Amino acid sequence: MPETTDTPAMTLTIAGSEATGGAGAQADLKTFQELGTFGMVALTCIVSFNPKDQWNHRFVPVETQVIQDQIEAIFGNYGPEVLDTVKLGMMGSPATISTVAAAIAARKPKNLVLDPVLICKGQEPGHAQDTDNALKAELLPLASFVTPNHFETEQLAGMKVETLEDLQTAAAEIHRLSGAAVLAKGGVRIAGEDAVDVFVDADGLEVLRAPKIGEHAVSGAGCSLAAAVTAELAKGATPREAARRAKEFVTAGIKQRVAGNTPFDALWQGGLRG
Ligand code: PXL
Repeated sequence: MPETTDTPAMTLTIAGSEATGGAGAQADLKTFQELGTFGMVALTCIVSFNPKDQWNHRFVPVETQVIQDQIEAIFGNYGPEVLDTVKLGMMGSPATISTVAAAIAARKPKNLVLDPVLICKGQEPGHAQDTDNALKAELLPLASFVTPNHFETEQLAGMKVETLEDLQTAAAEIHRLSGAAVLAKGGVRIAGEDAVDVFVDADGLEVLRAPKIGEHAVSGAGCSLAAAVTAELAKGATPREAARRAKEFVTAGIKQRVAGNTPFDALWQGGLRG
């Protein structure tokens, strides 16, 4: 590889495809590019919304061998000393979680950002419970940074989250359980003027705020937030700086969201271009 001083930082997402480009690996890759990093994807599953069935998710897992092959190709090309920052998005099944956990444990990237994607419409709740347990047992212990949404925060902390105080308590609990930096996303789901997220690491807790833009969650906000954290960490930011910059990136993207026929809008990753 030619050595130049402007070689970009490398970023990998291990995530699912969401075909309409709002969420998933597409959102991650666009975010990686927008923030000046060299993005890569190992695909775990393919989600296709169904316009004939209330936009429910159709879900197809990628074979575990094929997931391993993609990760082998990527780390064969760039060793862990070059590619030291990895994001994990939607896994979708316990088998995928075990495959990815083994592949990551063998490579030990310096930064592992876990977006603990749990709910996907169209999946059986029983299946989601298995996925939740596998995430907690196998991936959470490997993570250096975790970005749960409101529901995932409740699941991981084992408590109800209704107020900002609850979100702070739950985020601190997830930090205690995992040792990872935590960015717990309240977004529009906590009452009040602001979309609030809570960051916690060993140096303490910080509430990140931005005025709410509408009252509806936007597709891709969670994926893009975690991907922006990943890109900033790859470029050398501290977890706290990465969280602050990621919040700015997502706020700008929500301001410039795009609307189609789905009942939710999609974040545009180009929001900070101005
Ligand atoms: O936003 C969570 C998410 C992550 N990954 C994939 C998705 C979704 C939601 O639609 O489809 C692939």
